[in-house]
Amino acid sequence: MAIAGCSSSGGAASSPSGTSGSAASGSASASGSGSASASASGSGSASASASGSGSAASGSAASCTLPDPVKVGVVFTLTGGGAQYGATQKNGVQLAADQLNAKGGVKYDLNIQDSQTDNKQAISIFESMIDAGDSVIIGPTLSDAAKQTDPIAQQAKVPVLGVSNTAAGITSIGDYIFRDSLTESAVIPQTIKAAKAKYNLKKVVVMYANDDAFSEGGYDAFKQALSDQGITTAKTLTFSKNDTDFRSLLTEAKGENPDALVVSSLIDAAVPIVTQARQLGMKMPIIGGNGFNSPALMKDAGSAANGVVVGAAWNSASDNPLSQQFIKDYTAKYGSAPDQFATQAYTGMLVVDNAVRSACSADRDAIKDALGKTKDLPTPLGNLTLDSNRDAVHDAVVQIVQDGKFAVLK
Ligand code: 1QQ
Repeated sequence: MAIAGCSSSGGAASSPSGTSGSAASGSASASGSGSASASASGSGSASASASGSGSAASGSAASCTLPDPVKVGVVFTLTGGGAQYGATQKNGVQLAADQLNAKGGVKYDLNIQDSQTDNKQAISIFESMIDAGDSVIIGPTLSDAAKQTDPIAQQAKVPVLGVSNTAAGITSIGDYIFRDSLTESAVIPQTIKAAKAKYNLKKVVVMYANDDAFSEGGYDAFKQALSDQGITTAKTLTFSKNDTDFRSLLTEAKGENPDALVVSSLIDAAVPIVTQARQLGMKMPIIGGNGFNSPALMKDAGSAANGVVVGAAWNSASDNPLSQQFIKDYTAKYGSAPDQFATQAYTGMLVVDNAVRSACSADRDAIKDALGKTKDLPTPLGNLTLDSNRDAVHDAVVQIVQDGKFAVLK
C-alpha cells in the first residue's frame, strides 16, 4: 500500500486486482494508481479504471474524481549550466502527466517554468506559482536554488516535491518540503564501500566546488564516508562551479599518487575534470557524486569517462517492471533513453498523483499531509517511501561507466 491508512478500503474495493497484482506488487489503492500510469498497458490500469466506477469523491484514492484540473507548478533548469538535468526532467514529468491525464478521475495542469540555472529566477517563479494558486510545486532542479526557494513555499504553506535535490538541509527547511531524490548522504557511503572493495582504496584526493550547495553537501558526505571506511584523504582541493581549466589542480592531485580521485561537482565541471585528468595520464578510478549522473558525461567526455564510478537512485538495467515500462514509454515518446533525472521526475508526478488521489483533494494542506504518508509506492525507482524527515527511501545502485554507458558496478 502506498498511503498508510487510506489504501485498504479504496484499493480492495475498487481494483479488480486479480491481474493487477504483479506490477503493483500487491499494492491496493493509492499505489495502484501510481503504477497504473507507469504501466500504460495491461495490468496496472486496473485501479485507474476504478475512478470511472466512482461513487463520487469519497476520499478513496482509486475512485477519486476531482472537478477541476490540479495545478502543478514545475521549476527546472532548462537553460544555463544545469540544462543537462532539466531537459530530461521536463520530459519525465510531462510523460507522467500525459499518462495520468489519460486515466481520468484527476487531471493535471502542468505549468513548467525554466529557472535558467539562476536562483533569483527560481525564486520569482516560485512566488508566481504560489500567487497563482498552484496546489503543489515540483522542483527546483538544483539544491543551490532549493535552499532559497523552499523557505518561501514553506512560509506560504505550499507543498514542494524536489525530484533531484540531494544536498543535506533541504527537507529540514520545513514540513511542506519533500523530495523523492535520495540524498548524497544516503548514496555516497554505498558508493565508497563498493569502490573500496573493487579497487582496494587506501588513499584518495578529494575535489569539490565550494560555491554550490549540492557540491558542498556532496563533499561533506564523501568526507564522512571516507573517514568512516578508513580511507585516507591525502589532499582536498576546491574550485568554483564555473571553472573550466582544472589542469593545475589535477596536477597537484596526481602528485599524491592517489588510488582514486573523488569529485563532488555539477556536470559542467565534471566533464572537463574527467577529460583533463585522463589527458594528464591519471588512469585511476574517478568517483563522482550525483552531479555525474547525466549521460552528458559520456557524450561530452567520451572515452575519458570510462571508469568513472557514481552512485545513483536508478539504473536502466533494473528489472523492476515499472522501470522497464517507463523506459519503453519514454523512449517511444522522445526517441532517446531516460536518465536518472527523468526517472525521478516521472516518479515525482506519480508521488504527487498518489497524494492527490489519496486526499482526493487539490488543497495544499491536504496534499502535504498525504505526501507525508507516502509508503511503499511502486514506482520505476522501486518501492518508494517518504520518511519522517520527508526524504526518499528506496534502494540505490552503484554504477561504473563502461563503453559509454552507466553499468552496474559488480
Ligand atoms: C542537486 C543535485 C544535482 C547534481 C542534480 C540536479 O543533486 O543540486 O541537489
